[in-house]
Amino acid sequence: MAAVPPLPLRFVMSGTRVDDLPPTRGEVAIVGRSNVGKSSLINSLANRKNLAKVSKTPGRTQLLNLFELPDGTSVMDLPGYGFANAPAAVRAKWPEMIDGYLLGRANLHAVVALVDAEVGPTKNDQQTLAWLRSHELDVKVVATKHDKVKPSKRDQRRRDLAAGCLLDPKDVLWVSSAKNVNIDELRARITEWLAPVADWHPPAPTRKQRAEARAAASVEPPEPVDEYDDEDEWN
Ligand SMILES: Nc1nc2c(ncn2[C@@H]2O[C@H](COP(=O)(O)OP(=O)(O)OP(=O)(O)O)[C@@H](O)[C@H]2O)c(=O)[nH]1
Ligand SMILES: [Mg+2]
Repeated sequence: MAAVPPLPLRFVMSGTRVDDLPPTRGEVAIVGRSNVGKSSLINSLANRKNLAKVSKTPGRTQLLNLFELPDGTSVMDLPGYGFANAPAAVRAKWPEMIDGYLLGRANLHAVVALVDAEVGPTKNDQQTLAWLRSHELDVKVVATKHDKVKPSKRDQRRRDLAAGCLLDPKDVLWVSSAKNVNIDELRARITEWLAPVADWHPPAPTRKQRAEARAAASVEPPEPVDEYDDEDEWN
């Protein structure tokens, strides 16, 4: 596709709780296993080297990192799940932080779930996809590190990876931050997922609130009380 200009992302802040984050007009979050390439992808989208912190050591990103675009929409870089080299005390807080964010963030338009093109999806990836889908999140699967898969193996990998994610191969975008593959396409798609922003309304109930409402609604209703036991009255 034609070149798409870099997304002019600006780092806003790092937080540990969704409530610490300022509201934005619409957000796309990047999730995935530690080391899958989330922060690298944010740098590629922005065409910046060190906007998000990248490292060979899994567990580099340890907080909710918010990046904003000039129109008030935003992209979230999350810590990775799975193996992480972060201190146990930090790691222990991650599920709460990430789940709390994903369920509690207002205006979360889409979740970009990254899967390693060479090895994915792992069991952990599959569990995450199932969890995200069960919470009605709009999940977009993107395969990273396309450059690491030998050209002769790509077709088969494409099919296997998509099947493992319960998707058709055409529904998985393959990218490489290292070799700038499909980064233009992802920029265009993210811009699309962040729209529309013009008719912004106050935050709707969060997924967590909706899940609680569903749980409350699924409680067995009490047996109806038959107040009219004398049928004759109705004849
Ligand atoms: N070959 C190749 N390596 C990549 C690519 N994208 C990222 N990497 C490498 O993968 C490693 C992890 O990248 P990060 O972007 O820090 O991964 P992350 O998902 O943010 O990791 P955490 O912050 O630990 O969750 C780094 O060594 C990157 O250089 C890619 O497209 N191709
Ligand atoms: Mg990272």
